Amino acid sequence: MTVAVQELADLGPADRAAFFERDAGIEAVRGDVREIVEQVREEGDVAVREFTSEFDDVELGNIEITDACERAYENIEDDLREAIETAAANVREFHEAQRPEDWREEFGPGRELGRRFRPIERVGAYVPGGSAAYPSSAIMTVVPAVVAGVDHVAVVTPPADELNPATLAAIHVAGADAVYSVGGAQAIAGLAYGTETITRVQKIVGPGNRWVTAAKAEVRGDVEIDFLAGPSEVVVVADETADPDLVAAELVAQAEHDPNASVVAVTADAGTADAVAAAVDEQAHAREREDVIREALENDASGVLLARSMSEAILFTEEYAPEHLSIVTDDEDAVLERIDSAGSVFLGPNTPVAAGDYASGTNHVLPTNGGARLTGGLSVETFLRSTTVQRLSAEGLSDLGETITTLADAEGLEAHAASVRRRLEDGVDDET
Ligand code: HSO
Ligand code: ZN
Repeated sequence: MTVAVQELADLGPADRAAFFERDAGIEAVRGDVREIVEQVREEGDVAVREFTSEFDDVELGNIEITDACERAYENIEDDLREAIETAAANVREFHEAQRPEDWREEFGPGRELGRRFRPIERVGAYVPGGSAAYPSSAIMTVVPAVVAGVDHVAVVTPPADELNPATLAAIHVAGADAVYSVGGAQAIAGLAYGTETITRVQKIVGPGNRWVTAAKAEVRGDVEIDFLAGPSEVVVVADETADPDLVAAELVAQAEHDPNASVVAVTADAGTADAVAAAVDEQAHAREREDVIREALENDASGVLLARSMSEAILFTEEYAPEHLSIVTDDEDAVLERIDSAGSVFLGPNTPVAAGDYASGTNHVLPTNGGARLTGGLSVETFLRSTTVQRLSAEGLSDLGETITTLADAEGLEAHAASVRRRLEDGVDDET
């Protein structure tokens, strides 16, 4: 297979729509997932063990494996331990910078208003395992929760005969309070409803396969979730100043995640488009995960696209609302200025998406499937709730009196109006 350049202007409505209407592909498993969730909800640990035996082919000993994480941390190679610690430190530092301060201000004479932020008490993070074991995802989900001050951070990660030591060590470094060896829909159900062993949480975050994602959709409502994250996506906006090999490397890198990943390069320069397409093909051939990469490149939402102008490329990107956006142009900030919808943005030739995937400090749990039109990725705020606070002085209340009573009367809520008039008539002590 060779990668062909497609002209944006030539795309028919169906081809265009395929780029913009990606989905997490969870519908096919929704029915099965519902049954798993129900059974775990009713039977607890027994059902967790049964599904683990059925789907993971593992007979679970202890469901809780918190101590194994510390042992793994002590036993891994020094360079791996250092890499995990460096990545976690950078993620911690960036997320600490996000922590909002409580504040209170006077908005008018005697009218003091503010916000305060408190962590959610108990959260759960899904950390993928198996063939796609991601220690980095342990850092990305647990660290922001710890920084937010969450009291109980639980991690679920799929069991295996030999658990991935790097993942366990990363969970330990990130600072999880409890770790359970459970994966799939049964893990999400365990977190959502609790079992004899698993403490019930109030919010579940993290990436997973379609079973996990479908289970998050299923329990949403009984428990908060972050969002439904699907396969990885990247759009690279490039001009003639971009090195085609580097653009191609970005596409190939995210393509290796999943046969359903979506990877796009869009440019208004025909020479760049041709060179990127050729480089993608060549690089894919050299990669270990070539088969996965090829499949991803053939997706309807993947391709090398030639626009008639930079404006057209930018409009396309905005409509795509990619999980990752890489901008490699003469003036990257000018392009960024015109884009509102992207999960995480990478500016310039020295900023590979892999930097954010692992170590620069930003979060890699990001909205896919156009979710960036509505929300951002995981952050400290994901784990906080806000409360508003106010205090009025007698003057502050008096200034508002007419407005409140008029609206209360209009709503026929006379007791509301009375609660204000009573104070105004009594003439509240004006010390405050
Ligand atoms: N690019 C992925 C995150 C990841 N990459 C983990 C490598 N490991 C999020 O879409
Ligand atoms: Zn990645």
